[in-house]
Amino acid sequence: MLTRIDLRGGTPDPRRLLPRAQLDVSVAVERIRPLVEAVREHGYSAIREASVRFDGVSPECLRVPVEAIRAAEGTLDPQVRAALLESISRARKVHADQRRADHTTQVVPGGTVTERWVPVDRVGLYVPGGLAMYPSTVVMNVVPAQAAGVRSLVVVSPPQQDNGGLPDPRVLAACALLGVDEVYAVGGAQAVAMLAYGAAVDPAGAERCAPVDLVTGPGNIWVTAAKRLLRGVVGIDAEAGPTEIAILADDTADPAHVAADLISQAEHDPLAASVLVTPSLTLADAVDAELARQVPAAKHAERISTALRGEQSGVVLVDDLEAGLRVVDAYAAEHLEIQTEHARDWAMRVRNAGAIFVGAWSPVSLGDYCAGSNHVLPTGGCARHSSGLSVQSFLRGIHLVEYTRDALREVAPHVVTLAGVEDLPAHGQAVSVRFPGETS
Ligand code: HSO
Ligand code: ZN
Repeated sequence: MLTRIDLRGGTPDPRRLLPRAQLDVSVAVERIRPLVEAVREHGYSAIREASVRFDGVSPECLRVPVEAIRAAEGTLDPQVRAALLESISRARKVHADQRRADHTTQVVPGGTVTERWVPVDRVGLYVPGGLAMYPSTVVMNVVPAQAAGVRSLVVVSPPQQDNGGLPDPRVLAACALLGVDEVYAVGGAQAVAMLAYGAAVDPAGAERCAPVDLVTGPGNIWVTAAKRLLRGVVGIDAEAGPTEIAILADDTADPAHVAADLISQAEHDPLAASVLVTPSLTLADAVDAELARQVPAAKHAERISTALRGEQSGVVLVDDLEAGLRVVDAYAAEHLEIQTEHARDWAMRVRNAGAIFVGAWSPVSLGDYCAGSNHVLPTGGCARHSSGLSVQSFLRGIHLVEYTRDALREVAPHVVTLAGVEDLPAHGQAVSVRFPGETS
C-alpha cells in the first residue's frame, strides 16, 4: 500500500528523495488578499459575508454569548468531560514547569543585564472546525498561554450549520472548562484578519473584537495563507501544514502497532503524511499487510488511503538504524516515533523533530490528547528551526540594561571606537557627552 523508497546502499542527500507534499501557500495568499483587505476596511460586514459564503451560516452577532459557552459545558457527556479534564491537568503540569524566571547577569561590577520574561498582552487562538472537531486543540493552545500569564485570551472557531451558527459545542465546552469566555464564531482567513485588525462583531457596532498581539493555532490552507499575509501586522506562531508522522522502527516493532500509528495521523487529512523508516524488509512487508487489513476497517478509510497512497507517504528502506537516523533527521517530522531496541538512546540522538515518541507504549495519539506534551508542532520540515507551542511562545524576553557611572566610563572608549568604525559618531558622542573633559 505504501510506496517504497529504497535508500539502501546510501545516498548523499536523503532530503531530496524523501516523500513530502508540495503545498503552494503563495497561491492561496493571492486568493485571500481581497478578503483580508475587505475585513480591514469594512470589518463586520465583510466578515459576515465571508462566513455565510464559506461556512454556509453565521450568527448575526459573531461573539458567542457567555451563556452559550456555559450551556455547552452543561451538555457535555460526563466521559468526555472527564477525558478533557485529564488532558487539561496533564498539560498544565508540563507547561507549568516551562515557566522561565527572570535572570540578571552581572557583566562587570556596576553593569548588569536582566532578562525579564513578559507575557504577550492579548492572544487569539484559532481552533479549526473542518474535517474534524478539535476540543483538544483548545487545550493545547490555551494551557501554555495561561501558564505564561497572558491576560486576554480569545478563541475563534468556524460557525457550524448544525449548531445554529455557533462553533462546535465540544469546542465551546473546552473553552468553558479552561475559563475562556471571549469566543467568536468566525473561521477561515476572515477570522485571522479580524484578530489582526480588530472589528465590530454585531450589525450595530455595539460590540467589538479588539485586535490581538499574537495569533496561534493550526488551520487549513486559507488560515495559513492569512497568517502568512498578516505576519508583521500581528505575531504568528507558525504555519501549520497537514499533519505528519515518521516512524523509525526495527524488527522489534509490532507491525500492527506501527500500522495503527501510521493510520492514526493519516486520518486527519488526505494530505497527511505517514512515513515508515526501517532497515527491516520483514517489518516493511508486515506493516503493509497490516495496513491492507486495518485501513478498510477504519471509519475514515477513504481519507486514510488517499493520504497513505499520496506522494507524501511511504516506506523508506535503509541499510541500518544509523542510516535511518540520518533519514529522520533530514525529514524533520512533526511527530517522530522510535520503535526500536534501545529506543531512548536513539531518541536522544535525533536532532530534528517536533516531538519524539519513545518506545512501544508512547504512540502519537497519546501525545495528541493526554501525554501532557503539546500537539501544536512544526510541520513541513520546520522542525529543523522551530519548536512546538509552549509557554515560551507566549513570552517576550525584555533586556533591562543598568550601568553605573563608573561602569559606563570604563567601557566608554570601546563604544566610541565602534561608533567611529560604523561612521556613526553621534553614537559615540551620546556616551562621551556624559564625561566632559575626558578624552577617550
Ligand atoms: N495530530 C494533530 C493534533 C490532533 N490530533 C488533534 C487529534 N486531535 C496534530 O499534532
Ligand atoms: Zn492527531
